[in-house]
Amino acid sequence: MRHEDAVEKDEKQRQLDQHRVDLKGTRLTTDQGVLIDDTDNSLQAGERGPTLLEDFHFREKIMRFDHERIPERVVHARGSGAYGQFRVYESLTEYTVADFLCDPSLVTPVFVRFSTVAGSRGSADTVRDVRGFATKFYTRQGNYDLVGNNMPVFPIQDGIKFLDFVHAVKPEPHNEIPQAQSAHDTLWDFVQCQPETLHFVMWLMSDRAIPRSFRMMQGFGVHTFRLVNAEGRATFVKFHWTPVLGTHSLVWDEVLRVQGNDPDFNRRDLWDAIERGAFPEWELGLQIVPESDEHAFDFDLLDPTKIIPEEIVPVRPVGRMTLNRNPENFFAETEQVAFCTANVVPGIDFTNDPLLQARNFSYFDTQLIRLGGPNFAQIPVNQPVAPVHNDNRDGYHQRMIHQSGTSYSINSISGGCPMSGVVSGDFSGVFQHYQERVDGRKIRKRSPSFEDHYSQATLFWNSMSFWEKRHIVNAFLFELGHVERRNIKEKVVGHLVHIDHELATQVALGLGMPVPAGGPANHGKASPALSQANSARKTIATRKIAILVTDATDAGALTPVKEALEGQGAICELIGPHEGSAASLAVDRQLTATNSVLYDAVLLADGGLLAEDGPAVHFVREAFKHGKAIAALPGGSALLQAARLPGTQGVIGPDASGGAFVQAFADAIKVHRHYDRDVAMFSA
Ligand code: HDE
Repeated sequence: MRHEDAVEKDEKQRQLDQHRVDLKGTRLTTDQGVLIDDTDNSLQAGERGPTLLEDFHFREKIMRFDHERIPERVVHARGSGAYGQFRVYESLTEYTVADFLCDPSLVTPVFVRFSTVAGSRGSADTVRDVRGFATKFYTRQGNYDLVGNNMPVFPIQDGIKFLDFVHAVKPEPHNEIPQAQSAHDTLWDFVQCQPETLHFVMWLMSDRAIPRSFRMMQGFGVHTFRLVNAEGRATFVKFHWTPVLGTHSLVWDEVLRVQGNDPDFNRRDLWDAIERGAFPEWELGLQIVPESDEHAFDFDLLDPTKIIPEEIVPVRPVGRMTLNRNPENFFAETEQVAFCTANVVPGIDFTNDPLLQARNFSYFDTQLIRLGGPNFAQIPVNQPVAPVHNDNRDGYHQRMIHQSGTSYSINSISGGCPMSGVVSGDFSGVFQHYQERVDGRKIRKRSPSFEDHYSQATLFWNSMSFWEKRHIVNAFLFELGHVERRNIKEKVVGHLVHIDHELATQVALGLGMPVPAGGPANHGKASPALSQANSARKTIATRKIAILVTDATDAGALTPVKEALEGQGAICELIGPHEGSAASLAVDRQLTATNSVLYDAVLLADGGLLAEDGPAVHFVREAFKHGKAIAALPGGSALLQAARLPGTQGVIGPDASGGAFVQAFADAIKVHRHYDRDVAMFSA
């Protein structure tokens, strides 16, 4: 039984059920429903003769194959989705009329798609990139799409620059190299020409760009939006998703190896967690700013390259989202899902952020080419659970059979239907645009309040722990190390001087450039909420532990430890010298068919045999290099010694036993990664 069968179906599931096609026990037909006797041999004039044009089954099959592809998304092509549910903790009627935010008894179905941005559909999951975090709420008042990212800022301030940015980060036009990488000349040329990118670039060079799991990523709406209440009063709002498992990343060296070992690392992780019933969860949080405070900050709320530091406006947790169901068909659901920032419901409205305004046009437009016509909202995954009644008609792939003899408004023939949503002057449940006062000349000019490109980049740098700073410097060195033009690197370092002199110095030294002359003084402000060093949660739930075993493993010593770890929600996989069983234990993977980078921690239980085994020693040393918790039962002590680890942080030897051993190991895993191990080991 799949896990979702255990829970009561929500409205969206019941709607999707009507579109399910179950082939069990069926017989083969054409698309026209004609039964077919043979789909393996085309119709020929004689056994060795030419194929006949009248073979309609052959022609239909080939035609359908030729047309299987639709254009991949121009950005965010690589993605993975899941269904789930959202529930608000307490009513937010003070701020909004959106009923999914006002009624704590209401369970709102959702579909979420996570993605990378630059790579094509078949690219690896674990590249250095922003991750998309797009949520479609199927509310009773219509679909609301919160199309966010795992970073709270964007590289550009005005949507008219999006084409330029995307062309710069995508593979270069002459040779289509590199795939899904920002480490090349055109991206860094764009950065040096466009200093508004710099705050975003700091995030991109940080560990946020290489998440351990979609389940361990924050999400941000990025723009400032508006909530509007029943009195028509608006409040500015920023949306945050906070993962219940904490925000965690891979380490760069690990990323490079994961790509070869499992290009579907993040996709598989999400899928497996849901299949296992370990449903990923996020809290929705709001930063709420009264309209009267619009100009109270030293940045512009409409500027999407800025955050509101949480220390200035706290994030208020308002609800929880649980992803509990995998799609049944990747193409039908995850590929065809169509998000649009303009999909809002009563009580949620836009601001004049020029990036948001551009997006409201773009997403709508992109679906026309991607999904082949204007009826994409009728595709099951996109269909609202709220009823749809209007005079929109026809177009490619129309599936509705409208009964009315009219398709215009105002009419008298159909009794005026569909009529206005306002009944007897009652506007409840009706979308009303917020009546913002607008007054201005038509100009192509950026507001001076958008001019500061460095202060928040500095804030981000100042907020990082020592190991996060080290990772950022190394990321700059990797990226700029792949840039061929020296002048581009020099210009980038020139910008870094304005962020922080120490950062610029370290990057310059690594690139063999003179240490730059002192720039402006660092303002010294920090926002601790930005550091992932502060995000570890006290759990080992869903952490993957590799247990190295052999035929000499003491199963009696291992089993209670394994059961205790699984009891805390960890996932243990036994890795042995061969498939089948070892020491009466079932081996999940053969050692050479897996790699330490696919696990969060390692338990050595091999009985001494692996101490002579090169791949096993490499497995342990590599896990150490990547900061992972390592523990050895008495049988694993020889392997632990053979690994000659250059440090002891997060390494649990066989001296402890029983509950103390399990607890020490679990505590080491909860830390996520022991970044304070020998600095030299992290130099790549
Ligand atoms: Fe997007 N973006 N975007 N974007 N974006 C698309 O829409 C675009 C921006 C984001 O899983 C496209 O359906 C413009 C910010 C996500 O299906 C396209 C601008 C943020 C996804 C598009 C932006 C995002 C997209 C491509 C600047 C974070 C994946 C396919 C004005 C807040 C959604 C599609 C999914 C996808 C345009 C800026 C996030 C071309 C023009 C800012 C998560 O319409």
